[in-house]
Amino acid sequence: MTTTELNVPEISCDHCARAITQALTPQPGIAAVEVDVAGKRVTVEYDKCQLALTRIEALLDEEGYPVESAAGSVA
Ligand SMILES: [Cu+2]
Repeated sequence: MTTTELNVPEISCDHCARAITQALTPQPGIAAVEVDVAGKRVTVEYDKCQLALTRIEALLDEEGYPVESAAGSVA
């Protein structure tokens, strides 16, 4: 599993957190999604054999939450 922290400046409230969680959680390869509203960060635990980070970023973008940067990738 890979854990990556994404900076998502558009996150502003619990509604955003719910929308992001609901968009990502059903995707195959996603193990866990955590949204930090105050920090405007999304922490995603995923299987990079099943899902590319670019795909996760694309899904967030489609929801209206473009990713500014990604960091903290741990295998
Ligand atoms: Cu919101």
